[in-house]
Amino acid sequence: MRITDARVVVCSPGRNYVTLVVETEDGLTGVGDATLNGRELAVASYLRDHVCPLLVGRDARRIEDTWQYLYRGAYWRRGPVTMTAIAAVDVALWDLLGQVAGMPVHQLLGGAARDGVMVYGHASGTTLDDLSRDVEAHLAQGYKAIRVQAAVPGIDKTYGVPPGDGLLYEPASGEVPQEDVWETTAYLDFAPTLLAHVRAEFGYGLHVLHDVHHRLTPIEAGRLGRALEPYRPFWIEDPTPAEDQAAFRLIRSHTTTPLAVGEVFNSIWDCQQLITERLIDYIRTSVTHAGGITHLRRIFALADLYGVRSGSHGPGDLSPVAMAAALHVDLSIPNFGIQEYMGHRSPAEEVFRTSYSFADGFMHPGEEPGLGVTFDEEAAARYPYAPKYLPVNRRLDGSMHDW
Ligand code: CS2
Ligand code: MG
Repeated sequence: MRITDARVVVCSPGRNYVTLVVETEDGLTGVGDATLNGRELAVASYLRDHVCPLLVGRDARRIEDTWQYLYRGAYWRRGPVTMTAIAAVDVALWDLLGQVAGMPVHQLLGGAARDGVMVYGHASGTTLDDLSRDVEAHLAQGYKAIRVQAAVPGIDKTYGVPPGDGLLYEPASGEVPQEDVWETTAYLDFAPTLLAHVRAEFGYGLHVLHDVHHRLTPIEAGRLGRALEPYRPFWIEDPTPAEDQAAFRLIRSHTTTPLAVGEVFNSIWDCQQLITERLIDYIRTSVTHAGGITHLRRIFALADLYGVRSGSHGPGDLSPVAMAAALHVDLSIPNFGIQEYMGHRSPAEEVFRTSYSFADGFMHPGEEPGLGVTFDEEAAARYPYAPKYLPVNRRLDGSMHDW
């Protein structure tokens, strides 16, 4: 099962996606997602210039060997660009193996360990009343778990909140990053009001999540976690910039609110301390940014040893290929926790046709061989890439802050 071609397609059906297409001598096509929001072309070049030429002629079934060949063989290890490129190859090879075996990828991973994958959706509002309407809409669709974000009074643009009623939340825009302003005190005062509002309106029969998006210091995060305890959040996410793993000892010593971290991590080494010291409850690494199905499974297996559950990142800035791959992993691992599901905006569905489904708050990857995603390259060509960047944050005095 030799690889005969590997090519990279960058397209923008609603937002930018980088897709790796791998073909074999048997006429099969596997796909992998290589999207790194705001740095798309760096991964496209890594693949095109340095990886695709090495793939041609290799046996597509040797997934572990190919992973090790690309990881160890680069000499330069880890990092979002390298690990996203390796992930795309890895996912495409799992897709091919499933097609050859005539089985969905989750069967190759040990089979379904549950009937469906609980997902959480995003509700937000410029006011708490808007937020309530969005939570209601999610409940009406069957969601059992909902992330809640609302505009912080006194802050111009809040992470996770659309700019106005009826508008979509889309952080990436423009040829240069948009500049937002951040003020920690206003946020810390408001966050308990936000959670209290949701519990007062909707009770305790749904899972409520909240994303802090890397903005606090450890002691501020400890204070927030403690203040939110009465509202029993499912988790608070990314309370502090997560590369400082030891900081979580301090947060942990102040609160029992569950902590979720890891969407910006790209290897097991980034979360080794967080997991082995039991400093977090959910690990949010994704298939695309953490080295593919092969490496993500290794992270989740380590997490399982320490009672940490999975909670993979699933934003709209990862392509439907990533969503499908995540669902296959989620369905098969013992320590699945929850999966983020932002969905994809039109016309992504025209370019990526998927077999996964949503019903009553749970998703399933479907039973098609491989990942169950068809990538339409002709449709992709109708949506050319345009550069877009995530915003940056400045504090009131003009200094840079984490976004
Ligand atoms: C977010 C992401 O989904 C999340 O939890 O933190 O939307 C994140 O901001 C984007 O994926 C960045 O590209
Ligand atoms: Mg997040």
